Amino acid sequence: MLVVLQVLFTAGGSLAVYGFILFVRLLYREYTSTLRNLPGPPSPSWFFGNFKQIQATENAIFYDKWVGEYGPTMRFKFLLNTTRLYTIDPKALSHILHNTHIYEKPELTIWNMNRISGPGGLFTAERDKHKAQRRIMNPAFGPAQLREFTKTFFEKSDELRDIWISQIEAQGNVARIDAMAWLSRMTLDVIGTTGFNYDFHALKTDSDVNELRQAFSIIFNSAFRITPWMIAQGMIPAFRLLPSAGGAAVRTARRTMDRIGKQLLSESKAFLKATGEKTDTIDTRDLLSLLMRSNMSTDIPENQQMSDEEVIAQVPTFIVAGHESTSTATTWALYALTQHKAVQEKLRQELLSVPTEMPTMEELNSLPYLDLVVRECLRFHAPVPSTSRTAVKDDILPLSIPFNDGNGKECNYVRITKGQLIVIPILAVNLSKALWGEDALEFKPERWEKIPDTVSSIPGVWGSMLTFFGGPHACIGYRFSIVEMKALLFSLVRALEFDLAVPGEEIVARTSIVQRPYVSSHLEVGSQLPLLIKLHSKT
Ligand code: HEM
Ligand SMILES: *[C@@H]1O[C@H](CO)[C@@H](O)[C@H](O)[C@H]1NC(C)=O
Ligand SMILES: *[C@@H]1O[C@H](CO)[C@@H](O)[C@H](O)[C@H]1NC(C)=O
Ligand SMILES: CC(=O)N[C@H]1CO[C@H](CO)[C@@H](O)[C@@H]1O
Repeated sequence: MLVVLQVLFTAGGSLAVYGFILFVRLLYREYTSTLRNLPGPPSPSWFFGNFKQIQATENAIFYDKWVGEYGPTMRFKFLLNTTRLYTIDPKALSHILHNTHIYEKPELTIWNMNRISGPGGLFTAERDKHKAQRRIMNPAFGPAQLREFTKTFFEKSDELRDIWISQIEAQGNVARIDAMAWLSRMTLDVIGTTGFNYDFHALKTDSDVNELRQAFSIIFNSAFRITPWMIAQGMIPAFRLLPSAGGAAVRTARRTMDRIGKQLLSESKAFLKATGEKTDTIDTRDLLSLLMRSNMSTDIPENQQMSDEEVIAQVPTFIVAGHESTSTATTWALYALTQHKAVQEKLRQELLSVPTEMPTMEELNSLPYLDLVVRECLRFHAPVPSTSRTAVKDDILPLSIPFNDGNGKECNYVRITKGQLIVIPILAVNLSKALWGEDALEFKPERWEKIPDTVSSIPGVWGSMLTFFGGPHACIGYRFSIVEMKALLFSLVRALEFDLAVPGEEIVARTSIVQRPYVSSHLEVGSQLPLLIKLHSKT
């Protein structure tokens, strides 16, 4: 008994000492912070900083107000009076995105994602490991493979279209559907089939919810609810030993995913063995097999080859990164088409002019108006509205627009100290008036026919925007989701007409990693996009 008490006492004692040291370090950091001279909003509370204001506002709106007041580079306060740097300055962003050895994903992000995928997934890999994995995995996401996947995109898009048509027939001339839920099922089926030859049967309403899908919804509902406790666990490793909300459910879900991951890996190995002789043909069964084949290529040095554990970790990685992001992107695209009926009609005319029901990837990509609409949707409704980075070394961050240090001195750089957290406001950059012009906040596909020179300085991997990020950590699946979105819009908009089922101003966005639509009078229902759909009369 005494021993137990003693152990508890010393454990509690060391934890308290440890906590105290961290706290003093935190205070010291803040009082010596090199960001003190940056402009920024006042902090209403020592404990919460500006955190509550940020949580209470939808999206990036509050940031934009601040940018108006304090300029493109500023600081604000987070929990426990810690300072965060915020910048939409293109030169600074480019520096951060390309110097991946200085600016890494924050510990909280890595810890949370590893809880889901197990260590070794591409999303949490850094430095040499990341470089090696990208080298092996990039070919799996290349155009040749994507061309093959396009058939699956169309099969699933058509399946969804036919379900909606049958609902129209069942409900009379017009059906009310929740586009968000259906598109989420569709993109899950797509990533299952194309990712690892696994059928979630998510579009099959009559079958039971499959166990991997169930495991995933648990993860999504508990692991991605960012709470102050979780932030504390991310900042202070010792706290992770204590229980967290939903921790048990997440662990159970992880075990299910692990078991299925192992099974998918061995199926993939068997498939590669069976097709091993004909290595000259590109066999695009699925992403997992593709990257395993690429891993076996003789020009990959031995120390860079992927282990079983790493390959298994890509299964949840692809689901997390590729499923909700693409479904929300397409959901917002349908929303935009209901708000801009002329765009919807013009797009439909272009799609109807295509003589086939199932175009190739090249035919799909050569439709000019479809391309403009997809670009504008991804700019205007970037599914991932922001991300962040931590400096792992001291650095000088160059600025294209200087700030005033409060003593009348203009400064064209920010001194960054190790440990500094930086917010990368993807959506705000996409929507900046300084970069896009006065009509930045209007939805206008035609802007892409001639975009201003200023946006060429945005360091994004695709289309002069940060929607898919940029630099070595840019989204590996961006071509994949663009073709998937195009296939979906092709099938759906050709056959159906879309209207919003509620007044336009009732649709609001709420973010937990991805931003989803909600109906403001029914927030408790969760994310949804209620649409009225009817068959397009071809007269
Ligand atoms: C519209 C759809 C999508 C959007 C908006 C999107 C956006 C992003 C963004 C912003 C990042 C960078 C996050 C950061 O580093 O903080 C990212 C990374 C990533 N995305 Fe996507 N993504 C989409 C679709 C996909 C798909 C379909 C896949 C895979 C099948 C995918 C796989 C990944 C992976 C693995 C990473 C990590 C890359 C690395 O760190 O090297 N994404 N994505
Ligand atoms: C918060 O930190 C700043 C330095 O970044 C310091 O000047 C300020 O006094 C601190 N606020 C409180 C309430 O301690
Ligand atoms: C990657 O390739 C190496 C060499 O061929 C092999 O030993 C290793 O098992 C492969 N990894 C996977 C997950 O198949
Ligand atoms: C649709 C949307 O989210 N719009 C917001 C984007 O961000 C700007 C600030 O950059 C806001 O003012 C918009 O309301």
